[in-house]
Amino acid sequence: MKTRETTRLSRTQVAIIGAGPAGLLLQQLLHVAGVESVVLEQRSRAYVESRIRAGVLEQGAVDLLDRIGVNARMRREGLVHDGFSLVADDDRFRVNLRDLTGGMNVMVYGQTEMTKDLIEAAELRGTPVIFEAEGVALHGVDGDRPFVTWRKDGQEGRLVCDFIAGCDGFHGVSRQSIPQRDLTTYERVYPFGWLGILADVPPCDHELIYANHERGFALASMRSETRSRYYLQAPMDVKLSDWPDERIWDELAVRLGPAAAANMRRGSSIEKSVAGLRSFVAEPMRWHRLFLAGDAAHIVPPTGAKGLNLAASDVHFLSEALLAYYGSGSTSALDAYSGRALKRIWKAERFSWWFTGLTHRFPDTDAFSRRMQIAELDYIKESRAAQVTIAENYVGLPLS
Ligand code: RFL
Ligand code: PHB
Repeated sequence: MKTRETTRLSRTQVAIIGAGPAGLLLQQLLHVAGVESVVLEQRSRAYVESRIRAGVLEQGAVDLLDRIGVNARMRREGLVHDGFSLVADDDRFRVNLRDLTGGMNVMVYGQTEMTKDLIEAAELRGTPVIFEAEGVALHGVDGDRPFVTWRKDGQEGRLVCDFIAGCDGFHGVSRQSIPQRDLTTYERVYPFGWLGILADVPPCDHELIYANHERGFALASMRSETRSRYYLQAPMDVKLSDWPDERIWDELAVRLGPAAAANMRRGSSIEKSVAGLRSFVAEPMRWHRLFLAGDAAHIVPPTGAKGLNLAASDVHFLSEALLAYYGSGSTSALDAYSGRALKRIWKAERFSWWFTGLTHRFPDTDAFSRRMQIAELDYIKESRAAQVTIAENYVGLPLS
C-alpha cells in the first residue's frame, strides 16, 4: 500500500508526456518564452538517444531549432540538400528543390542527434527530463486541475499542472486516455515494411535517391558524409536472418540503378531493422486540458520524411497557443490549435500517401498499374509544374 511519504508532489504549468522530438522541442519552445514544463519519459536516456529514426529536416524544423538556440551542432554537422533524385527502373532524374521553390532546401541531420542536442540543452537549462518514469497516468483532464502520476525508484510522483501535452508517440498513454467516443480515427496500414540498414560507409550519392523498381521500392539516404542509411521495401514478415548484409547490398544495387550501384560502398551494418508503414490521424487533437502532438495524434509512411517534421509543426502551433494563453488569459488560440494543426497534417498525410503509392510495389500492382506509375514518373521528369508540386511539399508547406 502506498503511504503519503512515498508520493513526491510537484507543480508546473505544462506537463509533457514523452521525450521524443515533439516533447523535447515543446519544452524548449516554452522555456525560452518563460513557461515552465516538466517532461516525463518512460524509457532510459540511453534508449531514447540511440533510437535510429528520421534523417531529413524541413526548413521549418531547422528554423525552430535556430529559434530555441539548439542549433550549433546541426549547423556544423548537418548537410544542406538542394535536391534529390527519383529513379524509375534505371531512368534517373533530379528534383532541384532550390530552383523549384525559390531557394528552399532540406537539412540532413539525424533525429538521434537532434534528440541528444535537445536533452543536453534541457539539462543545461536546469529542466532535465525525468527518464524511466513508469506507469505514467493522466488524471482530471476534463476538470480544471489535471495531474499526472508515475513511479520512479520506488516512489510515486504526482505533478499538478494547467495543461498536459501528449507527446508520447503512437503507442503512448495520452491518446488512450481520451474516451473513444470523443475521437475519430482514420487509418491505412500498408501491406509491406521498410528494411533499413545503417553502415559507416560514404553515401552512394551526395543527395537522396528514391527508386521505384519492379522488385520494389528502395531509398538511399545518409546521416553524414561517412554514414549511410538505406531502405528496401520488404514484406512485413521478413526475417532479418534471411537478409545478411551482402544480400541487402546486392538488392540495393539492383533497385537503385547502375549509377548508384557503381558508387555504392559496402560495409558491415551497425543497425538493421524493419518498420511498418501506416497512415493514421486521430481527430480532434485536444480533449479538455490534454493536447496531442506528433505521432501521438498521427502517423505517416516515411516516404517523403514528414513524421518528425509534423511533430515540429504541431509543437510550434501548440507553443504559440499556450504562450497566448499565458500572455493574455485568452483560450481562443488553444481552442484553434487542433484545427490549425490538422490542416497542415492532412496535407502531409496526402503527400506521404501519394509518394508511397507512386514508388512502391503493392500486392495488386499488375502490369497496368505499374505502367501508370512509370508514366507518372516520366511525366514528373518532363514537367516543371509537376516537379514544383513535389518540391514544395518535400521542403515543407508553410507553418500558417
Ligand atoms: P516519438 O519519437 O515516438 O516519441 C515519443 C516518446 O514518448 C515516449 N513514451 C512515453 N513516455 C512516458 N509514458 C508513456 N506511457 C509513453 N509512451 C511513449 C516514447 O518512449 C518516446 O520517447 O514521437 P514524436 O516526438 O511525436 O516524434 C515523431 C517522430 O519520431 C516520427 O514521426 C519520425 O521518426 C518518423 N520518421 C521520419 N520522420 C521524418 O520527418 N523524416 C524521416 O526521415 C523519417 N524517417 C521515421 C523515419 C520513422 C521511422 N520509424 C522507425 C517509425 C524512418 C523510420 C524507419
Ligand atoms: C532517413 O534517412 O531515415 C529517411 C530519409 C528520407 C525519407 C525517409 C527516411 O523519406
